[in-house]
Amino acid sequence: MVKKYGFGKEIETDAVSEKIEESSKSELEIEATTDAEGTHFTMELTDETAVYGLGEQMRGINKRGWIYTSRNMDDPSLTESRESLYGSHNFILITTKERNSGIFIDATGRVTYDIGYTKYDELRITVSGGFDLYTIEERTALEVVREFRRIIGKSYVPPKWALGYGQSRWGYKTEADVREIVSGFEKNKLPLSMIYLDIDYMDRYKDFTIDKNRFPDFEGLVRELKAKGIRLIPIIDAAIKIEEGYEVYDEGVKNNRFCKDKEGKEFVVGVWPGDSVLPDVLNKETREWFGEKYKILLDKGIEGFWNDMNEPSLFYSKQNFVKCINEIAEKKGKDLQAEDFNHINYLLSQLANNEEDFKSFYHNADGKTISHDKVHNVYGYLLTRAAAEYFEKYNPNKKYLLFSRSSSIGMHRYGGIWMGDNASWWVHMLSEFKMLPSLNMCGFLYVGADVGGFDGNTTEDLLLRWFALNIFIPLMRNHSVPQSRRQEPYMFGKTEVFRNFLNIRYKLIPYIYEELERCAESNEMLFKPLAFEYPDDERAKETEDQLIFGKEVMLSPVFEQNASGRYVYLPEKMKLIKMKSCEEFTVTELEQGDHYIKVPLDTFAFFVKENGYSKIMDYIQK
Ligand code: MIG
Repeated sequence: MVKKYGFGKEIETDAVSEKIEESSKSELEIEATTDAEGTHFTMELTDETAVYGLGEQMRGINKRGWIYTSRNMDDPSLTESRESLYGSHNFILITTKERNSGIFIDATGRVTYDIGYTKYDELRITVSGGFDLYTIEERTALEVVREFRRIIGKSYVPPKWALGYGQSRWGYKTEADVREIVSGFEKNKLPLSMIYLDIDYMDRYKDFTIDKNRFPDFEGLVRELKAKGIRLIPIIDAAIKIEEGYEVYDEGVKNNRFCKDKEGKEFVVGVWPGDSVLPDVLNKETREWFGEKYKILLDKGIEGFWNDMNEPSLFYSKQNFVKCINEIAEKKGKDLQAEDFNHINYLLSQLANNEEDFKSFYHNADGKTISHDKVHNVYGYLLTRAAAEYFEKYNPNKKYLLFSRSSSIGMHRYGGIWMGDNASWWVHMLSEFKMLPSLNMCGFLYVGADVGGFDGNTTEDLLLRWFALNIFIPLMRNHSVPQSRRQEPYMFGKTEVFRNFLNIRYKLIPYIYEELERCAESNEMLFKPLAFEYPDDERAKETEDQLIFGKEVMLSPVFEQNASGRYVYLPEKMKLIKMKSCEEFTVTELEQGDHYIKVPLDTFAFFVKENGYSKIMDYIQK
């Protein structure tokens, strides 16, 4: 059962698409108090309580024992000490033997979840600003999720081709670069469905432009690649370059489309294009205007996009940058000491994504003037929604690929997400895996992390294990930074193994897509923790490096370097399928309990439940 309680929300987020009447606060079972910090909800955690949810966050699937914050943030050090990442997903699920309860906080500002961090046996949620609170009580964890997903509306489903393999790298700059990738895949007989274009395709980082020198015949290239089954997927950043004569900027200024400072002038920020302004997507008309800009690329045959820097991520605000430079200039010619050095370092470190900046620019949220810090967490969602709503107008009969870095609940209806700037670390494979069920709970089904790791140098064994891990993950994109070692699948010795893994993926696409559509339609999770599927099994409850995919598959990837196998826990009798290729595989039946399985580097291993075996085999042997 769902109940809604009003706490004076700042704006309508449309996160919940179902109309729900407000209940009286006297019915609320959670202790609520209010002080200068905001509204607090406090609950006791017994030893057996587990807390799930929160979407894109580090650490475990069970979120107990840490403090998490909803504050969309671009910071590429994805470590255990982080409290927030790029998205804010304010849904948690609390399970005990007796009860399964969900809480959704429909807020646009900061929310903190202290889940046994300050006090081991206490959950304390603090919400700054206004919000709506939803509570959901159901018999099982899976039913709580289904009910929550029902009220937030149907999840985005991409076109089927978006389940193919995508090759990306920040550093493909020209038509020649793109052709080199295509021929690398062709020569090595590797399937390829998408090539991603990062910021260098644009004319000096101006959204919706193309650098004519680098891509003299963009439309021709798009057409030619599409004939081979390969789509070009350009990036769109949030900020718009200040440049007279640049249509998007000129129109935006003329029609008041950008965020303003307190005097009502455009608030100037710095991102890739240099001095820029931010589209005020809290405003419906601005969303319509910004969405329509995608037409420029849609008309050139583009069918998919990735939206970046939309937390929004700011290198600096003009006002702060100027202040900082002046302060540093004052030191000129003076006797400099360690404290000066530290102070300058500090000043520079405070430029990016500064909370004071977030307080000093404003939105026109459909008539209500509101400072950015109060609505920060929905900016990326609304920017992505602007695009999706335009695609619907542009061609209502077609599905487009769209995913975003920043997000909040509500955006799950409009696009997917990628998990941001991970690194070529083994532990980041595990992070991707653990975020899957948490994101699914919050409605995001089309998700995935940068395969091979974005930052740092990958190794062939890491990349192979990562390919194997992603065989069942809807978004399978290899992406990396310019200064890292190249990581296309033909850059190493074991090209044949990469080819086999990709061929297995392509065989499974119809199955994965069917499951994805089914889960979107019926509000289910594509990736489930064992705890949800086997709630009475104590071992299953604590198993976080295995997941149930759809109705019949169990995944148990290898997450460690130099391991030629791993332990798995089987909550019931299952068949182990070990595949070297679609033609060469073995099937072994294993009993409920613990097993050590050998998984050499050239092998993809997964489990199927008794009832799923023939179905899966049909797909593989088709
Ligand atoms: O400041 O466009 O997460 O995928 O390659 C970095 C360049 C901006 C961050 C994205 C990453 C992308 C990169 N972008």
